[in-house]
Amino acid sequence: MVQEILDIKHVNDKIGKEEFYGYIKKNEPVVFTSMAKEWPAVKKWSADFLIEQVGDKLVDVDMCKFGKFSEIQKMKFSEYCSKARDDSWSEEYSQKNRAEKPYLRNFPIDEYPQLKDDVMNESYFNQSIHNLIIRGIFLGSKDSVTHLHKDTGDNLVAVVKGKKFFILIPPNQESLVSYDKDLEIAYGPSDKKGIQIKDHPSFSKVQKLYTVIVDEGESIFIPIGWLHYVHNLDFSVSCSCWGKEALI
Ligand SMILES: O=C(O)CCC(=O)C(=O)O
Repeated sequence: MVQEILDIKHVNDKIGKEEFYGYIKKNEPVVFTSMAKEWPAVKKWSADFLIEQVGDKLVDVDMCKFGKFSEIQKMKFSEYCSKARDDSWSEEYSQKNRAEKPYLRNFPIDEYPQLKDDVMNESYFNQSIHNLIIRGIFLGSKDSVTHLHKDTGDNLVAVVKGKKFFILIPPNQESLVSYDKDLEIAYGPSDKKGIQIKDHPSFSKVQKLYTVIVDEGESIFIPIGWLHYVHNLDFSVSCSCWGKEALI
């Protein structure tokens, strides 16, 4: 079997809500290269700025241990953030266990009014269709990973700092995926010695998949039901915005 690894369409023009819904209807992933470039978050959200805003709040950090169930550790936000932005922290963990790459997922931005309006992916959703919008901030150390999964809503992920690598798999390929195998072996594009997608036990049977690096100021639309795997190439900060149709 020949595996097709495809690029994701890039749209460079600024788009509005209506055009965004055109892409949702097509049910195909897209990268919007200029969507977030002017957002205050891209300009302001350095690690130091976030530490100033959030301080010592205790947060749940996923230690991303491969081959085992993930371990959640309580940590001060300030401590996590100052270690995560420093790649040597990843190195320190790497020596103990190659695959321990701490990750703070789903940090609740809505609890911080001074940060809420700095990201704007929410505004692309039409509230009369996607009447439940949920947001979460993801702060990842270099080489941290979110395992293969699918969302229950349409997702617009904006990268505010750093670079993120995505593998996307269309819903019609789902039966060919081996879930959980990516918990045992990391696929890391920055690791030249790392395993290739075609040899990775999670992805090797998939006939058609998409890969892309999403850079600072860019956003990726992940349609509902598409599987995705995410690898942070640097210390990165992103905001996921899930638009769901709430059942009334
Ligand atoms: O950025 C990430 O690590 C995960 C994002 C994601 O998978 C999601 O928003 O569903």
